[in-house]
Amino acid sequence: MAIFQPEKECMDREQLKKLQLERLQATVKRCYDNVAVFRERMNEKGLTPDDVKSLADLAKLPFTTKQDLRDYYPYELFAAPMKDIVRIQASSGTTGRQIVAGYTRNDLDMWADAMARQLAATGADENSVVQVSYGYGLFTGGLGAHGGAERIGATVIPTSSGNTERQIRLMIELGTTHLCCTPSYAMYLGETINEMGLKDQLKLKAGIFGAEPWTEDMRMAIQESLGLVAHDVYGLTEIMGPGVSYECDKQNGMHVNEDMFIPEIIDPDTGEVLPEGAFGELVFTTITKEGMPLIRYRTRDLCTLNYEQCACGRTFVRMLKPAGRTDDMLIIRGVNVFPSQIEEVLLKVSGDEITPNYQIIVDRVNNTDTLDVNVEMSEKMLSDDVRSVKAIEDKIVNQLRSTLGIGAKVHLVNPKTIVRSEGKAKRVIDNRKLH
Ligand code: DLL
Repeated sequence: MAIFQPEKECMDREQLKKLQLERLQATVKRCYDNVAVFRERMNEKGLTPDDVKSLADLAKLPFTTKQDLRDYYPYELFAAPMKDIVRIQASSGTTGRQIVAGYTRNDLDMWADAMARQLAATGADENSVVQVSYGYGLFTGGLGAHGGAERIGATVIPTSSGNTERQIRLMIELGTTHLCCTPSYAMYLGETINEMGLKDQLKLKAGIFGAEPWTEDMRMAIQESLGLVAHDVYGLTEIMGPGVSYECDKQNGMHVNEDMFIPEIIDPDTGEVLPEGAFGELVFTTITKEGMPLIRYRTRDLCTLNYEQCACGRTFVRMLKPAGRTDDMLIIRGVNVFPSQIEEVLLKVSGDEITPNYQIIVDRVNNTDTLDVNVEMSEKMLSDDVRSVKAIEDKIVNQLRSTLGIGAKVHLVNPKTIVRSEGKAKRVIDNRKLH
């Protein structure tokens, strides 16, 4: 697969570190000079930009959190004058008040490069037809993928999300080769295409799916139903949008665009930087952004960084699939439960009887928390009266009890009864907030 910017993506790591330090120093200075709250925090620690003499000095700098983006909403964290801000994007605000990000022309250019690297890593080039079925608008998915596709000179079809039958018609008539959307929507598109009996008319080669956690099982299901190679892509509004990191054809972790972002893994409780290879909270420092550069931004995503050289030739570190977010944690009857733990149990138990479509419902009845897990059975299971639904439900209940330490009710539901998503899937419904 072609590498879009080999001079950057395959850079000698010593050279890369030099570049990172220069860019870090410039970013810290930019923030210190232009963002009052950052300057105050540096002053409180007795630091000035001149104290950043090596990459190790990054660990001395103050963190930035999502709460800061809320407290200093909308523009106080911007480090460029408004006349230079050419775009605003915003996060969906599922975990609280909406936050915004501002981009200069140069920021949009860097973003297009980042997403172009992703597209090229999936084999896309100027002969490709890229359908962007991420939502366009304040959400970064649509415009982010769009910028990258234009940058590589592909033909872009900006369908945005929704209107599934029209998406499929256009995909066939216009000969889409590369599809960009959430993995949930890719599953839904795949299901619908197969129901319509149109799979053999597709020209799809690869897909770029991200914005939410998805499993290897979902990857297999999507690759099978759409007949393409499915790549993972990661990003967040605060840092840029899609393309902060991107998966190459080895499908084994996402390369962080390290000439633009410095990643760290910290202990989410103490804030201490963890050694290479440790599992913890991912933190990013942007080193090229002008509009809203962020120093040590705590993403709340939990994962591991892999510094081993990748067989694709890129030298950028790989982040492994985020295993969940610190703020996804549910407290059920006093026990901490991550939705990803429930998903892992489902994956372990699943043979060909259940599908990756599930929903977790938490409620409170008579002052006691309840946990229900609905999982769709496969068509095969539905038509197979030998295997007992009850036996599989019991198996999952037992596994959940031994993994989580609490009881749950598991319901195998009929295929296609769990609501499908055109954007990010809503896997957890916590009704306790309603009471
Ligand atoms: O989801 C940006 C994006 C758009 C990424 C399209 C990839 C593709 P936000 O809406 O701000 O931005 O949500 C960011 O989504 O902190 C993660 O928790 C989660 N997330 C994003 N990509 C992945 C992924 C966009 N590949 C939040 N795997 C992040 C797991 C992901 N989680």
